[in-house]
Amino acid sequence: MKSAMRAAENFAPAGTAVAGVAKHGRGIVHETFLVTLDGGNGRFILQRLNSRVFPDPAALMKNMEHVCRHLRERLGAASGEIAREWRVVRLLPARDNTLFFRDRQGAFWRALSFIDGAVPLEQVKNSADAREAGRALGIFHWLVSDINPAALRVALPGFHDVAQYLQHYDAVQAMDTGGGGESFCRRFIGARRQWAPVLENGLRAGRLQVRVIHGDAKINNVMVSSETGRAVSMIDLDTVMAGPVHFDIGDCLRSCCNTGSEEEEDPSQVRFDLDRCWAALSGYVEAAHRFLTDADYDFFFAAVRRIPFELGLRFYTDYLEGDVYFKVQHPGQNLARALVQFKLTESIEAQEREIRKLIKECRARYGPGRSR
Ligand code: GN1
Ligand code: MG
Repeated sequence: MKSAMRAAENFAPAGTAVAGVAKHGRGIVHETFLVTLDGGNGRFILQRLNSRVFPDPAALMKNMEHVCRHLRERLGAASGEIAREWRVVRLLPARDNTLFFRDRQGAFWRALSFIDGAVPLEQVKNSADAREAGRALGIFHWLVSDINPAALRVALPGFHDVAQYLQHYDAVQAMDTGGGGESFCRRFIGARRQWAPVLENGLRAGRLQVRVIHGDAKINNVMVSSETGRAVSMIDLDTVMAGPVHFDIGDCLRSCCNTGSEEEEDPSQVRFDLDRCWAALSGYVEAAHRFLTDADYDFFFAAVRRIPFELGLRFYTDYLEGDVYFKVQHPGQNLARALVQFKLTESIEAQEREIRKLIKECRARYGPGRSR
């Protein structure tokens, strides 16, 4: 905490003292703190970046700056509900006017504005929440849809590259001792590895397009108004990248429609809920229909199935490797997380027909060429 305090002081406006620093949020990659300033001078978010995960913090910050600037310009030129309600985080400069503070241990720290009057959507309680999560992603995609994806740097090489995740899994798989949950995971991955690069195949075949995406579009990166529950922002822009919107759609739906939580210890609580799926998908396409193509809809089901599979594979590999990537509170937590994502994938597979029906309905209502 001492190092966080020292870092916080570097981002506090000149002449303003730091009153307190407290751990904040539920991220499992960076360390996040809420900094309160003395004398009612406000608060801000402070983060120590995980440099093992992000080897090039400068690239990540450049991407974030680029996207935030674009969002502000685009909203500034727009009118209506979104322009009024949508909020964009600001990167706060350190004392030396750079966007980083590097401490004596070499760690990178950065500060972000705190979005007042809003909270992260930690849990979807009903279809209205699910709809907001989908709507938030649709708005975000629409707002960044005119950024050239080539303008972004690769901040996280191999992120969402399932072939690379499988290769890494194969390399550490020798550590798999084979019992209980482990043999389930091994069989689960083995049975789906041929199918897994389904979105990459769509890109290669020219059916899907590379666009600017969020990269980590799970529910708790959606900020909702504390008053109205309406989505007002998407935070955590570290992973903004070039890729198919399907990576984000899958992340949104896997986190929205899971009846258990991502940290659920009892896998029997995990089910993919169809009402929430409809709410999130229709919320998404209502905002995103402006740029979606017919081929995009063709790959929606693959997106919904692929992302929980991919995340389960990442959790399981990290468990085998000794928890070197995702933070854990107890041994076995990454195995439990993997089981949740695989159970969710199973539930998605078992309801394929119903999910495809919902996608068809969305497409009929909002898809290309439909009158609204
Ligand atoms: C990580 O740390 P956090 O919660 O922002 C991860 C995502 C996973 C997510 C699962 C850079 O995000 O890909 O979906 O955990 N981020 C990175 O909770 O690996
Ligand atoms: Mg993240």
